[in-house]
Parts: sequence; structure tokens; C-alpha cells
Amino acid sequence: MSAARLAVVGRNSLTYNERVARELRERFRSAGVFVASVAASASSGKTALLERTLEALLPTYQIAAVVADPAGDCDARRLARRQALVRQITTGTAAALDAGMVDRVIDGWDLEDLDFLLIENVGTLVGASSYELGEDLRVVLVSVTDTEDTTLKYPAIFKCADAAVVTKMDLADAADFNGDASHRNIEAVRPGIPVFEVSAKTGWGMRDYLTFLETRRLERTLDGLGVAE
Ligand SMILES: Nc1nc2c(ncn2[C@@H]2O[C@H](COP(=O)(O)OP(=O)(O)OP(=O)(O)O)[C@@H](O)[C@H]2O)c(=O)[nH]1
Ligand SMILES: [Mg+2]
Repeated sequence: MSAARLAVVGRNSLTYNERVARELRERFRSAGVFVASVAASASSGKTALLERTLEALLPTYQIAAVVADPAGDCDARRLARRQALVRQITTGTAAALDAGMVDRVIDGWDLEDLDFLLIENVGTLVGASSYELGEDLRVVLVSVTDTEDTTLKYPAIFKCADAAVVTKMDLADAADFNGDASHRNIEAVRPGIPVFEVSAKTGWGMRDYLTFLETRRLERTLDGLGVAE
């Protein structure tokens, strides 16, 4: 295929994704469901963060989760133990989720019944930023076992994120994690982004992150109702 043809295909597929994402966003808004996606490299703690989130919020809210992996349904089975609605997307060789995959996997769900829809993207820092999924909030994770330079090496995913979560804080000392450098690098790439430090294992730091999620959902609801600031 020629370079020109490739460029056209690339542009068309992006336009298609933007259209599907816009339709999804309108459906989510009119149903009143707040949608947050989580992206990060493999094994950085995305599913563990979702498990903790479900554990804390399920007594109060109706929550569904969509998880994506190249193969298998391990993550869906982990989350299903929390009694939430869960579906797995198997992406095969696709680098990341796109809006069409989300659209298909939520088929049949009554969105009006949901307060939150949580989406775990495929474990990669490359490509997960390419496609909007109609979400209200994009959360990017970085683990203390990653290098503090991760943000500088993979800026695209941080530039389009609304919040950053540093995970596995219980391992910070063992991993010789340099929190100042990590925060400095995140701030350099995405100035002003809220940064949360958590341990999904112990629950440390989860309160601030969960309060943030709830607040963003409430703000979105009030915006929809036209309630002035
Ligand atoms: N010590 C510690 N381990 C954690 C924490 N969060 C996750 N882990 C461990 O890190 C490993 C990966 O966690 P997952 O939650 O599966 O990570 P993931 O990002 O969903 O992984 P993929 O979906 O495969 O990309 C597991 O062994 C978890 O038990 C944490 O806060 N502290
Ligand atoms: Mg996972």
C-alpha cells in the first residue's frame, strides 16, 4: 500500500473513531453515567486500582467495568468477584482500545441504571492515547517500579490525561522511587494535572483518589443541569 493511501486510511479511521466516540459520549451523558478510563503500561496496577475502586464505591453506586487485554479474561474474572457488571474485550494484536470496541462491548447494558462505567485500556503506554472512548475522565497510571522518566519517554498519554495516579506506593522505598522527580516530570509534560499517590494493595491514598472521582462525577452532573458555579 502506498504512503499516500496509508495516510488516507489513517485519517479516515481517526475520523470514524472520533464520530463513534462523540456518539458514545452523548449516550453516556444522556444516560447520566460517568465514564473514566484507565491507561498505563502492562502490570502497573490498573486492575488492582479498579478492584479497590469497586470495593469502595459499589455499596453506594451502580458500576460497570470493561477491561481490555490482548488475550484471556483474567482481569474480568478478578473484577467479577466484586459483583459488578464486567465485560472483557480481547484486543488481539490491536495496540489499544478504540471507541467501536467499547460501543460493541456495552451492547445490551442499560446505561441509565449505571452511575459509573470504568474502562481499563490495554497495558501499554504507546497507542492508548490515540483513541477517544467517549469518556469523561482519562486517568493515566505510573508505577513506582517504573522509572521516574516514564513520563518524559511516553509524553503523549500524559498530555491527554485528566489525572495521573502513581501506583504501588507500598513498594516506593524498596524500588528507590524518587517521588520529587516523578512529580516534576509529570508536571513538565502535563502542567497542572492532579496527581494521586496510592497503594491498591494497602488502600493507602485511595481516599483522595476516590473523592476526586466522585467530585468529578458530581461536577459533570451539575454542569448537565446548568447549575452555576
Ligand atoms: N505491592 C503492590 N502490588 C500491586 C499493587 N497494585 C498491583 N500490584 C500487583 O502488581 C501486579 C499487576 O497488577 P495488575 O492490577 O494486574 O496490573 P495491570 O496494570 O492491570 O496489568 P495488565 O492488565 O496485565 O496490564 C499484580 O501482581 C498485583 O498484585 C500495589 O498497590 N502494591
Ligand atoms: Mg489488568
